Amino acid sequence: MTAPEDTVSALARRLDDAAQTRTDTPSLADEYTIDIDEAYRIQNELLERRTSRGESIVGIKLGFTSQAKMAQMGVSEVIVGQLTDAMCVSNGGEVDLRKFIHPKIEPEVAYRLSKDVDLDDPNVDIETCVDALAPAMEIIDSRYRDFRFTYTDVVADNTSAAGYVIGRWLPLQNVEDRSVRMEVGGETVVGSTSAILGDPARALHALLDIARRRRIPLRAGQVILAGAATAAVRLDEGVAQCTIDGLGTVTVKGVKR
Ligand code: OOG
Ligand code: MG
Repeated sequence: MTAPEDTVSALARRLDDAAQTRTDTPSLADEYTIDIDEAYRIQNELLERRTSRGESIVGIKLGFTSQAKMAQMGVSEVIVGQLTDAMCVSNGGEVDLRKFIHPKIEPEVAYRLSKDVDLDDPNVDIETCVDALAPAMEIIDSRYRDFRFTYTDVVADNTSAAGYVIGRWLPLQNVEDRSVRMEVGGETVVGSTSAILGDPARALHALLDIARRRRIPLRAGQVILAGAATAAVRLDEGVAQCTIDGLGTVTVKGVKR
């Protein structure tokens, strides 16, 4: 069946409850045929539930902008999710892993919007609306059992967004092909920023395209995560650290308390 309006609300509640109780839930696709418009409506209702609890939307993230992520998760469309202040972890800080179901971490490039983006201006140049970039890591925590989901499932689940940490902001520069190294526990993954659509700046253009179609506001001060450069790694207790050539290092420590 397709999802009528009350089903959209019920599925938003189901995903929100899963996150709040740290209990995974089966893929929605096991029971429903949800189209991509409905999936973004579920995502919006999910965010309304968070903002009604006092969280505010502070950024936007892209997903599946790299082959490594598409191959890892089996989804090949670029997707967009929303970041709230409650998801932000300070660089060098600690994150309580008991807030999550089965967290993973991945290396990202973050951009900072310096101007509101006029989605109705056909000539807007989104690259002139950002003024800084930084190395970053995203903590993802799919609310679906075993991280198994379809394209519409993951959009409904706010693209697995759960946490993020941003390194030192630097002036805007070309980061087309910088080496990326992330160490998590004993595991090291290496890659290049070119894995992100050939150049992370292209993620900004992909975002503008989706934001126009989905009417997602892009506002001054917001953070944009361009998408992971490598596959994600399971996050356990201990330090996770990511270094991007020329941009420096960002770290976070997983704790359980
Ligand atoms: C979905 C989120 C994908 C990225 O950077 O590609 C994503 C997931 O893998 O659970 O954030
Ligand atoms: Mg990501």
